[in-house]
Amino acid sequence: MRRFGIQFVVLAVVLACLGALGSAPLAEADEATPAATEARCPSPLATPTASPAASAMATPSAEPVCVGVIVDDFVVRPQRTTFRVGETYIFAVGNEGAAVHEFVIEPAGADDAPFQVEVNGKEQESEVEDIAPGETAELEWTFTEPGHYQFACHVPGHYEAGMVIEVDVTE
Ligand SMILES: [Cu+2]
Repeated sequence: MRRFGIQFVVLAVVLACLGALGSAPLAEADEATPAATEARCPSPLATPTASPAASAMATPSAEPVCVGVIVDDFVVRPQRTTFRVGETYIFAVGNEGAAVHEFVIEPAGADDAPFQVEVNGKEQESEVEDIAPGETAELEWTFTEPGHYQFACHVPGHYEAGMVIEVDVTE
């Protein structure tokens, strides 16, 4: 069930990517190779000393905002920890560690309780699992309520080892 959720998130990202491309000639080529999920945001692993995020100054807009997140053994390091309701973010989660990690957006203090929403009639969860060392996975998410949230990894033992960071979402 959770595996299905992840595949669906990946599919949703691919579909969103195709949608963003619009009439671009690459669209057909992407359809022919569904396994190759094209990255929409730069990997945080490629820019370990990234300049201060331009997105930090961004105001709400129609364009998704890229947010790099590094997951490591055993810490979660997002580029920013404050977000806005109604703004769409694409979290580019890069695994800098030696272990497989995951990335879960959930209420502060929760224990593996990702949000579930319906997008175009299909269920989507606020998590991406099985991010292998050296890999970057993307999760698109839009917060709908202000409040305290957290980014966490719930691979057994990782949350307890420190893989959680609180973030704030404001109007
Ligand atoms: Cu982990």
